[in-house]
Amino acid sequence: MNRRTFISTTGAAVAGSLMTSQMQAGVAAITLEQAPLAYPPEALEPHIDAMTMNIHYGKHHASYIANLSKALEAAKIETSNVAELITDLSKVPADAMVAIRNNGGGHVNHTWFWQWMAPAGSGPTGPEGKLGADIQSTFGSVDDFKKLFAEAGGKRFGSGWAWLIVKPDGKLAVTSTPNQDNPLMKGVVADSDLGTPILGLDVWEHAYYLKYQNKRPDYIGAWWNVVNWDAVAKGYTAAKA
Ligand code: MN3
Repeated sequence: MNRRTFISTTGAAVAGSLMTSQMQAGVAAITLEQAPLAYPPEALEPHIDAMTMNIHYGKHHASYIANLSKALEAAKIETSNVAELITDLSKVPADAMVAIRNNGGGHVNHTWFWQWMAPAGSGPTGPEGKLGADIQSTFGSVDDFKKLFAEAGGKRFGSGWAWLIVKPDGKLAVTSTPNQDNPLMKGVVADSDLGTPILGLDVWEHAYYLKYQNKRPDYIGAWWNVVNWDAVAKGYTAAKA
């Protein structure tokens, strides 16, 4: 599947997803299948190395799906949309909650993460159009946004994610969550940090350690080269619709 096909498929999924709340606006359904990468694992070199991609996609992400499937089976939960399931974990049985939170978040976050990256030079090098204008008016400039986002990822102690979200009032915000939590998770994430993620960065060591070791800021700096701004813009449009 080439990148164009991949993005239009994602768009169709957005249109066909079940919108259950304002929070879910623009969030495509995510099943228990692992979607194929839209690019070869070496395509993000030198910024993200092929071995990291192979282990991250093939082992870490795959494990979240396997463990989520087990947890759902044990709890007798059937879902065709994990992204929706994790928005309200108060609805899942208490003894399954931790496993579904961690592995459901892990599956959803990584499904998005692969889509938010693309080979360097294959698309816009920064936010354009309405997204670019709104990032500038919200954060002062694109560089100010990047600085804030990099700080959110850099300061996250231990493992977690940095996010660019569209809040329920339509405004852009930068936030961060620990572990595999994400901004869709009501009751888990502070209400002020809830929103629709349109860009996120994995700052778990498994995302960068082979190439960058302890130098997380270097990983974050290099990662901007492989951000798929077309996909971010599409997500922004969907979240605002
Ligand atoms: Mn990861």
